[in-house]
Amino acid sequence: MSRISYFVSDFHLGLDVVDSSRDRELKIVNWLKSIQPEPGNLYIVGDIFDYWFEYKTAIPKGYIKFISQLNVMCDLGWNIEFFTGNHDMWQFRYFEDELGIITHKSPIDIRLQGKRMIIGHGDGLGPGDQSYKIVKSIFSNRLCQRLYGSLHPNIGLKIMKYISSKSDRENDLYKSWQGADQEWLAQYCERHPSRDDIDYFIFGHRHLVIDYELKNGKSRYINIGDWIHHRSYAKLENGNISIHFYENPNAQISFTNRTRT
Ligand SMILES: [Mn+2]
Repeated sequence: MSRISYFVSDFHLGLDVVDSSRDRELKIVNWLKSIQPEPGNLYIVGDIFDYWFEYKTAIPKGYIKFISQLNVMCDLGWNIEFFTGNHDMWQFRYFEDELGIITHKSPIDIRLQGKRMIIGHGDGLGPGDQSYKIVKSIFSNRLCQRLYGSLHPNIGLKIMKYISSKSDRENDLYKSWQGADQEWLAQYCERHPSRDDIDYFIFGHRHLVIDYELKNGKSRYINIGDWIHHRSYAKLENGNISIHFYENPNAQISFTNRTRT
């Protein structure tokens, strides 16, 4: 029997909105404890931290309950993989060196339980978002990273926390489903050159829970939502994907066009 895989994203730890970052962190830890007994794969698909920067000799303070829970799970045999998002793209080797957690900086194309999957945070994919794509290329530049890294962390982190907290509110991320033609990630999936061979596209970033069946009638784009509003995650078991909400009885899928279950 193959291992269960979990997909979750957009914790935004460090950001106090809706609930406090500390309350959110405790809920995440409780959820992780609840799935812990049966080791599987855990994909944490970006915007884990809001905000994160790894200096040569320092990392941001905080999140220790979350990080120690990951440590416990790694020791129990869990395979945990991180993806960087637009709020924590400056993760380098820290989690890999300390815990053995690989950090992916771009989407991956893998096979799990016989299903071909594309997994990524989702920022900067598909048409549109031109200004963000420029910002991302500057932030990914080694020289820019080195210059920024030479600022004292008290200053550097303060500046980026400010930019980070403003950026999502000013763009489209918190809008409801805009229709498949307007949704960049849905368009990215529809236009993907291997679309018909891919069973599941898994993204975060959108802060909505989406289960969208592509025009070919078989591939699906799943957006796993966030932990600010939904406390949502997806679970892959026996080749089937399902969406769940942790201790959030009022939460529901934001958009689906699926008629069969
Ligand atoms: Mn996000």
